[in-house]
Amino acid sequence: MKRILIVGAGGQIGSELTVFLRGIYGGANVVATDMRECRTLAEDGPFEVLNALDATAMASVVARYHIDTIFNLVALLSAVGERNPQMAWNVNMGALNNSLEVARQHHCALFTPSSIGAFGPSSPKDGTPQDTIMQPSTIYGICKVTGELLGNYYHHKYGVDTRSVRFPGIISSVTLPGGGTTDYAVEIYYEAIRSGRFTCPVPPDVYMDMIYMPDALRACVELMEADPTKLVHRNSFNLASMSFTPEIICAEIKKRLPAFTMDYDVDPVKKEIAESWPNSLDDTCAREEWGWKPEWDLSRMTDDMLAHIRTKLA
Ligand code: AKB
Repeated sequence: MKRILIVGAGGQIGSELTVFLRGIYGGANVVATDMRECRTLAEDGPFEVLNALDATAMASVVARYHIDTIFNLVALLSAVGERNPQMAWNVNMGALNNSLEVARQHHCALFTPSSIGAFGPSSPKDGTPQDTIMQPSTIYGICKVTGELLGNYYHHKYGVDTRSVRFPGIISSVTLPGGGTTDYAVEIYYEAIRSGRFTCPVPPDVYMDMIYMPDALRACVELMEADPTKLVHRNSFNLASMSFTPEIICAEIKKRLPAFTMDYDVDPVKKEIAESWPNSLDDTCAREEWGWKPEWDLSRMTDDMLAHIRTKLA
């Protein structure tokens, strides 16, 4: 049975991944950590307050709980990163660097997510290949590309079992994202139920890849359980599920809530970022090397999101 440490467990992915992993590996085998106390994460398994920038503290938790697998989920996202690039670099790279070093010293496997944000304006837009030009124009993307290279380096130089996926925007009804460019695709569902109208910060016709949280969680587990001899890529795998524009998601919601309306107040930073990212990724390598296959599409996800949020806000 794996002994797992989650760093940054209080965030959008971590709060759900902790529950998901505890369901598979048992509560006692999944240690959740975050900068702040997190009462819900402490309910069904061990929880420790941990600053991911403190490598000694991280190593001590790893040793104390006999950890063999680390999930490093610490990140300042794309839009917020542009407001404070130095902080984004320090936090994103500091947490990753410490995770890599602790994984090396304590012989742990390491999962750390990359993102569609690792691509930039010079990457091919449609069916963006696994191996292609990666010159992102955001500090978030620069951290992601650097992180991918470092993961690959630690694998080849030190034999660390590093694995990663390039996540699309993650959509979930449980925890709200914060500071990302794809956040609109979560907020729109909340506003559809709450007020019946939404003001979108991203232009109507910009495509971005998205994924529903259940598929994102399954991807983490399937990749970490994959046969290492089959994994050719140790930087990060393109992961695709669905790709849509604000107009398309709006139309999907209107099919269920005909009175729903959307207008635009485009945020120039988010516009520039969104337009610099791919329209859709080619995830052939993930499918071939570890059997990735998404289960959710926009229509099914919309039914599920609206049902969950309706219950939550009732
Ligand atoms: C963001 O929008 O910054 C993130 C991402 C796609 O990595 N959701």
